[in-house]
Amino acid sequence: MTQSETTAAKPEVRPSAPPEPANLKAVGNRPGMYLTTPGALDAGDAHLARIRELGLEPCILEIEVRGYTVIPPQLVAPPEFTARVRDALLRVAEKRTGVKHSIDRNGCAGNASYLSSPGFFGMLYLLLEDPVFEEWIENPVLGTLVDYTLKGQGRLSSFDALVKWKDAGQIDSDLLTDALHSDSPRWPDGKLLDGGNLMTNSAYILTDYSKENGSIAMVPGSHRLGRLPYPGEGLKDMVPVEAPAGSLIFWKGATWHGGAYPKLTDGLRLTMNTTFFNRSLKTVESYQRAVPKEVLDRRNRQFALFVGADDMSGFGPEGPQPAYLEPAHFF
Ligand SMILES: O=C(O)CCC(=O)C(=O)O
Ligand SMILES: [Fe+2]
Repeated sequence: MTQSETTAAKPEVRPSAPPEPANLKAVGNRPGMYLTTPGALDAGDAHLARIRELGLEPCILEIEVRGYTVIPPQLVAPPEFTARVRDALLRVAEKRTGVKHSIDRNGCAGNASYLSSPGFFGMLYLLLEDPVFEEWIENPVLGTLVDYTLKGQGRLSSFDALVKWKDAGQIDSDLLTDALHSDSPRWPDGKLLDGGNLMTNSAYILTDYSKENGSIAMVPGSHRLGRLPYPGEGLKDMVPVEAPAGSLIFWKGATWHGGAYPKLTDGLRLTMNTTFFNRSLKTVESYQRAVPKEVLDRRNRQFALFVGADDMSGFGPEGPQPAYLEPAHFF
């Protein structure tokens, strides 16, 4: 159950607005000076309870101090779930490339239309490709970390997979070591919107990550800068994220990272990425109107909120369409 579920599911137990100070004249009482949203301040305790229940306190600490964390497989999902995601991604890889893929063999971009470079291709827009991807959007650990980092305002922005394998062109590529970046929306001068705090990213890894296996690189502490790196900046401070298959790597929008290590071993590196934006931002992929009602009907409230099913903005001349909202999804 999400934090917002806890508050919205039982409106009758929501605390009312905090009492106003007795002497309003002394402290001033101009409109907008006080936080009056009912329930807004109880979010802290509700978040904390959920974080503790899932054993995520060390992860929150790492997110704050280093800008990223690795959640071990046993906290994320059972091994069978990891296997189902892996199988589904291999099915999509075959569909998108026209080539049968297997974890133990090197890949082939074939007809893949997006992000194809030596030893690498990406697969976009996965949410509706298989019910196991829908299930991922209901994952409590993912939901808790997104709610924490985006203050309960997260919306699924993209749902992609990355397929990487050993290739001489990749090993020789300068581009890989130059690939450190932040995923956050930014201003033209390279400063990140709200210091990068309006988005967050996650990688559910389906194969073991090590430097030799071409893992992702992170620059610990870089999230504090709130800007993009200058060319070459961060390269000497980056570290490989080494973790077993089934782990979840979760990072702040501001954190510098990149696919900086070439894959030196045979077989695939397979990764499923879900990024989340503050709900007021335009998302990278567009799920708000794309998720069919029958999908919403079989999914929970966390899923509905993450795909923006409650968001009526962006309507046409017909006006807001509250029919899109089934109360069952929200309470
Ligand atoms: O996994 C990688 O190698 C880098 C991917 C990346 O930059 C991202 O997922 O935002
Ligand atoms: Fe990235």
